[in-house]
Amino acid sequence: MTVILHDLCGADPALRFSPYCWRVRLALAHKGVAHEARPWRFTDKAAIADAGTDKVPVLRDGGRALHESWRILEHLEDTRPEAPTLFGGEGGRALARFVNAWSDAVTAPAIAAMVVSDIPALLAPDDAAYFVRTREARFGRPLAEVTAGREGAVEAFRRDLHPLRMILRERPWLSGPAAGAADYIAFGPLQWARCVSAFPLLTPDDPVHAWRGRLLDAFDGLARRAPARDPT
Ligand SMILES: N[C@@H](CCC(=O)N[C@@H](CS)C(=O)NCC(=O)O)C(=O)O
Repeated sequence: MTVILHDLCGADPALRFSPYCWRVRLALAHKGVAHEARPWRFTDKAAIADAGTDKVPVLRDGGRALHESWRILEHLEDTRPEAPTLFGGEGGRALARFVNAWSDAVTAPAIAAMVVSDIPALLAPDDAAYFVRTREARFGRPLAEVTAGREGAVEAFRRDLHPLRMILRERPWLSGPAAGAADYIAFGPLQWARCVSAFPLLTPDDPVHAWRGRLLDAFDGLARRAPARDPT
């Protein structure tokens, strides 16, 4: 039975930009799971309703339909113990869970506030209208106003990445000697930003930039080959 990932796309089905779907795509590659990454749009709720969610990623695997990127990573680890480990044991799983919370609570919202206004132009018309309506309601103001101060906001964002930078000065991967779940989780929002926006979040001399580059190159350049507005 084919494994299927419902993967958020733009008007161009080749544009895949969800931070949470990128986490899963790299985890699938890490585990060597052959799959179809099926394009999905914001307004295509019917295609994933049976999974009990209105959000992607949704993974169909062996008759199950799973949602929530963290749960999908755990599922991949638990159902494929013979494949390279994503977590490196229970301690690694617990720490990766922390990285997930940090990335969702700190990094992703900061990035959203710098790139959200670049997204509607990349979406199919129905999706663009839905996205603007729901995100303006979330932010409480027009999206252009949300990102207006991004030249200043990016300085604070780079400072706030310092814990990540400190670790990456010591070792190549957050997960230890090899890339793993913590790396893919932290990478997801950065990949989202470079896919949808030409506004550069990282400077080339930053160890975080070099680490992101290693992840872009992983799995034969899976993430680097993807269409992106910021090719750096
Ligand atoms: N906590 C979820 C978040 C999933 C999520 O927010 N997905 C977005 C795409 S990046 C989505 O499908 N949004 C649908 C909508 O806004 O209607 C996860 O980690 O999987």
